[in-house]
Amino acid sequence: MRTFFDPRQLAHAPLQELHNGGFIDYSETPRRAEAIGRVLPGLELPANHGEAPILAVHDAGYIDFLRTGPARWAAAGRPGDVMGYIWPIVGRRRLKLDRIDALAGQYSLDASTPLTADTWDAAYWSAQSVLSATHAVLGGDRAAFALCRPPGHHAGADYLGGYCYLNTAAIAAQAARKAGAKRVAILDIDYHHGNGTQDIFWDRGDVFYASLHADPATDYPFFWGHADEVGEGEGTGTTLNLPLPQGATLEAFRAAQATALDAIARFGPDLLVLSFGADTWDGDPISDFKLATVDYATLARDIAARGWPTVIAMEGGYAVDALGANVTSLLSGFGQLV
Ligand code: OKP
Ligand code: ZN
Repeated sequence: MRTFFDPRQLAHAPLQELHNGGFIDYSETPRRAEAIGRVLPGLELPANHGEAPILAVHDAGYIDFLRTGPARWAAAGRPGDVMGYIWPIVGRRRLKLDRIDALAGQYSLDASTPLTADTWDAAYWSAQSVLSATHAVLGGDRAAFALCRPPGHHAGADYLGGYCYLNTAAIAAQAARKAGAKRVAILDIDYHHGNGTQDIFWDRGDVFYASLHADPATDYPFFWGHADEVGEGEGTGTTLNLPLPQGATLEAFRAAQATALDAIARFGPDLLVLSFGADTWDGDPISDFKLATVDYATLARDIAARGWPTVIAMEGGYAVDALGANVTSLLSGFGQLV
């Protein structure tokens, strides 16, 4: 299986995040990508597909904020990384604001996703990695893996959040649509609900979003991922949320995944994007499911058995020392490790 990663993805390295009323070391560290890279000896540099496939998903003003926000923050005399601390309440009229403090609130979902001077470049190359994997699959490969880091599934068309800046799974799905795939499905098996991906395709009938995740009653992102969120308009019925209680083991997770795969089969995609998080692993420091390393091979075999050409985009997973084995296990389930 071809695997893609660019070392420029490592430069993004916020020091701290707001957590439970204090600051802690940032969980989404470059060491995550290094750990995965070590078990993928065939890692390839992505081609540069440019900004157009990013702008096909994301708002131009938001992209400008990602690119210029850190310099504007510094120019306003703010030390440290850009972090929103005031938010327009949902439903208020859209204001055209220029102050960086206002923009940071407008363009962010939470206060635990700092924007640094290196973030844009890292997120840009994370997107290029998933685009290269997408083109490998569109070109006939059965599956390809993008070592996306920073991850993507919490980022919406015009907001960052949950360690995510550019929604790599959405960028892949949209690029596949543009290249001729009529219907694309996204299966998100990260521990957390992919609110950004859901939001981007909420009213679209051509992209199916199915997610298995910890119940938002107990876990981030809290406001999204409930079972009654099914999409709207032309997208009614092409969003499927399967929340699971904390403590879930392979049995419950695999059954829920089968439900998602059956729904995706009824939808009939030309291509699947798999948002893969290894934060469902038993020892993950910020999550509460109980999957074992070998379980990822089982889950991957169940997915591969459906036969859809599959782009795999890395999402979360914060037990750095276990990441290499967990990713290796997942890819082995597709039957053709590097
Ligand atoms: C990203 B991905 C405050 C709690 C916020 C954010 C979790 C983001 C997970 N520190 N935690 O889905 O793995
Ligand atoms: Zn996660």
